[in-house]
Amino acid sequence: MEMTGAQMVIEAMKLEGVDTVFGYPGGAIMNVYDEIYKQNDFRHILTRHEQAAVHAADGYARSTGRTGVAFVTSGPGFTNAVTGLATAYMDSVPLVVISGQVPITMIGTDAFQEIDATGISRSCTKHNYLVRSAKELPRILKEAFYIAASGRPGPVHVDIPKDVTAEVAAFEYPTHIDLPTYRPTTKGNVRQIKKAAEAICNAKRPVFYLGGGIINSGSAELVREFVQATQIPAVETLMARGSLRYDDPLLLGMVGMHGSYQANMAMSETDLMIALGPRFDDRVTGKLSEFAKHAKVIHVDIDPSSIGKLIDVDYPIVGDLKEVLEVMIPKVKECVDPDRYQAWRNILKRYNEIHPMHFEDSDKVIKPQWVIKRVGEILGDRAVISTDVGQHQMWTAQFYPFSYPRQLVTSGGLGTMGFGFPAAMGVKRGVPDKVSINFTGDGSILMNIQELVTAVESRLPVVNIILNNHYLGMVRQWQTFFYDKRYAETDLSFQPDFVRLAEACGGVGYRVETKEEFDEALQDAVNKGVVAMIDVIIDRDENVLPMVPSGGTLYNMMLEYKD
Ligand SMILES: Cc1ncc(C[n+]2csc(CCOP(=O)(O)OP(=O)(O)O)c2C)c(N)n1
Repeated sequence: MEMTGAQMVIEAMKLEGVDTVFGYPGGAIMNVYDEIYKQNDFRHILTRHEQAAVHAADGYARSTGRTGVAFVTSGPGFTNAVTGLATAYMDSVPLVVISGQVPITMIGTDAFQEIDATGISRSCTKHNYLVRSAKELPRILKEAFYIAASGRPGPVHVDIPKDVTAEVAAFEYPTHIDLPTYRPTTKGNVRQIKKAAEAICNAKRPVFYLGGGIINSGSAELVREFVQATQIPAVETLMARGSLRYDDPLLLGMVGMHGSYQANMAMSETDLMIALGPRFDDRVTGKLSEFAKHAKVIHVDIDPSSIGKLIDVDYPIVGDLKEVLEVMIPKVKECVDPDRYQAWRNILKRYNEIHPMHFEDSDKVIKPQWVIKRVGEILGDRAVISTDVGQHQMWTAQFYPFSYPRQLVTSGGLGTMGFGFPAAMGVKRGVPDKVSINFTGDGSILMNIQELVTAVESRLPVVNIILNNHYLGMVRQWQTFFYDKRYAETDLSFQPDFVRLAEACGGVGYRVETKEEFDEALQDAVNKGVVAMIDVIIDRDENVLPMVPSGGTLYNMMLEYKD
């Protein structure tokens, strides 16, 4: 069938089963928006900033496992979207982002709203395209969706010049993809898997190092079975929270800079690290030469370039985690004796008794950790939790009782302030039956505060819980610990009235200074199903602990801070 490039974009969305596009129009993408006007197959949600559109698509993708989609215009529309692309790229989130471009005939003339979009997106996408003719559009769109979601997922950017969206050509959506240079290996090498299984059965102090690949590959159930069958303790990265249930006795907690004492000590003293889909981020490893220095390493990952990238690996296994585990678990079951690791489990238990993950609660002032635990008690697995970036993000990772994969939506690799609120809108759209909570800071929330308008207009009831310390808390914490309290530009005492701000946009605001007020505000917001802003005034001086100073070693954690 003949149609315009713009119509092809709409058709492709239909054929890919897209139910939501987040976006913002402008000159170069107007042909596509004109076709959006004429269709009813998907819902378009008009954010109030392109960065938010991409974060919302990202939140949708992380919470559902489906590919998120965003449309933006050329020039500033695209540059505003870049932070969203980079955020998704660092955390391996499948997105297709389509931008308008000036007409092909004008590329290179410094035309109005021209920017070299693919030049910019090259380093922060899994793949990108500049479409040169409507003829190639069906193939490119098909490939874009395939590349985004297959192998190690990631964002794909498609830049479409305005004359291409106007051009008429035959539309035939491919059913088959032929990409000779891109064929992800999904089946692991069976001999390697067998060797790894033997190593597990022969180890004395093994530990599972659970990474974000577990969530992406949908293998949490298998991981739970693996842990249960072997009785080998496990640590989780930030991106893997929810792989195991929070109350699993074998879960040692989060590992890394703000990980638990027992998790970090387990990594330091293990003789066999079973790494399932992590990427050895520096926020996890600390000083690389000291990281898990006594351990042999098994690393399973879909991305071969991730294996051996930062540390030497003894048993590299390239493959889809799910497919690898389906082979590996029965092999381990044949030889494993869970009692073998009893002494090791006892050592770790002792570590936890000496230094459990804890905080000092207070009757005088609200502690941020209390708020997070309280939301966990009230909502538990009824909520999907998004966060912004800072102290509140780390407290959330430490104290929320996560019980299933995709329950935490957070910017790990890029650490993008401003991510939480739009991502939580995407969550609400993707999993409407859950309560969408965004734990945020008084700094972060202002980075995409305009989305209050989108959330109210589009009926996406997100409950923003501001853990308000009137500081850029995480930066201030570093100033306290490492810069002799020279508090440069981290005081946010001057701030808006968040209650009135919420109300000005049609939402509901609550200011909370006691625990009772918090309970009432949360219940009210959830019961009414409104876009809410709960401004919780917390202890200004609370620090995130334990802490491994940047570049330090996991076994040298700061466990307390004394003024
Ligand atoms: C876009 C962006 N700019 C700057 C930073 C650096 N940064 C990391 S945490 C932080 C402070 C965050 O403050 P707030 O949102 O109030 O959270 P808190 O740490 O107080 O919980 C800053 C500025 C960042 N991560 N992202």
